[in-house]
Amino acid sequence: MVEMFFCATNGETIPIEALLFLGGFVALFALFAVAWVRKRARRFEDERDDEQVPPSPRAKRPRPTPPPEPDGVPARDPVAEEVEEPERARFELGEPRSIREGLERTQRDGFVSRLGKIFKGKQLDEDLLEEVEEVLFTSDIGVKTSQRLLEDMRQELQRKELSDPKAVWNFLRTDSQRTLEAAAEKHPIREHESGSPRVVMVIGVNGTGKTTSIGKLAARYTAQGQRVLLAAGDTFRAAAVEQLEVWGRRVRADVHRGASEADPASVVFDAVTRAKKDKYDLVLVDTAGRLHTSVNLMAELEKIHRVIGKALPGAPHEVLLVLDATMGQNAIQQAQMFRDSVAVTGIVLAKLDGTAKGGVVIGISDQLQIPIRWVGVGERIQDTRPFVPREFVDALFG
Ligand SMILES: Nc1nc2c(ncn2[C@@H]2O[C@H](COP(=O)(O)OP(=O)(O)O)[C@@H](O)[C@H]2O)c(=O)[nH]1
Ligand SMILES: [Mg+2]
Repeated sequence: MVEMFFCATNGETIPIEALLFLGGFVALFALFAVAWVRKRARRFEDERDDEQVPPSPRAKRPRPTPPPEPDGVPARDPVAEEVEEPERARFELGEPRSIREGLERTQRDGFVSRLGKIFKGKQLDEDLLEEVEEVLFTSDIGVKTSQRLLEDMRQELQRKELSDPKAVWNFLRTDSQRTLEAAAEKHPIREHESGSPRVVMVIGVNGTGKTTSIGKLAARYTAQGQRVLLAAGDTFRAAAVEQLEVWGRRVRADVHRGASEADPASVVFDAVTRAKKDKYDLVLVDTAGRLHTSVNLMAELEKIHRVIGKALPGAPHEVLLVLDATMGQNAIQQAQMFRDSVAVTGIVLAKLDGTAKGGVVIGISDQLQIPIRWVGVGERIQDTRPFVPREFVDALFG
């Protein structure tokens, strides 16, 4: 057996084991070198792709370690897990639940299902009308709006416009749609100057869904490639700022926070100034929902509204009041309190999916004359929909 190998250069012998070891080492080195070159080539291609697609503001920044999950943020965060992938540059948003799905409980247990049962196989007579009246008065539409609906209905009946139960049903449907559209016409969406950020102030009682709605709205806009800044104006609770920061990371929006115990108006002023300077497209301003008294809260919201205008004349372009649909009629009383202090331009109705009280939408539009702009139809990040009266009425009475 050949154990030795003759080395031609100096005539000495080298053990075959040493040669095998050397060969193995060289092969391993070659493998590593190939892997390194391939990785470099891939990275170069990615960078070239990124230059072609407008980069998300956070795309190349290192992600800080997330703080412990505060209230209101699900423990498992599938979207954040997706975002963790190092090669993913853009934020993608799935399809929201449909308005029909969001209204499932209202359709099953709310006033429309009660109305539907009355209309089945009945004649148009005084009994039927009384039953309709009873359902409307005890529904979440509210007494005032129901009264108006019924008056309109009786007038139509006198004019013999309504000849059968189906016509009454259709009347209720078109009258509801008219009510929703009338509110929207009173507050057309205000444009903002191009080249400066759009500022949206978000207000409402604690727990209604302000921060969640801000996160979901931010997700929609960052997914469109907009640069979004979230202003942490709820400095009353430390957890509120953390919750907003978690949302910022999930949806790739930057968050402007002040020093601890900073005055909320000054934090918001700085945020809007920064947004102007750094050319953000949109600023969403989170605010506190509870202070020592509601007088304090309203005074603070007025002050924040004022300083936003100082930082950027003409802003805020929208003031969105977040209401919790599960509160039914109480949401309307809450809205009246806010509306008297700050010029609310639109409503976000959160948690529509969690209630049978969807009829409140009609009452809110009629009594407050403020349009509903967005509805929360689920817990996922994409589950906020723009409110479209026709679509809503079709789903409700469909
Ligand atoms: N099902 C459902 N839950 C929601 C919706 N919007 C908010 N929530 C939940 O409502 C709770 C309070 O929300 P949060 O944003 O913290 O309220 P805030 O105090 O007004 O900022 C959280 O548990 C949210 O997950 C919605 O549209 N649907
Ligand atoms: Mg909040």
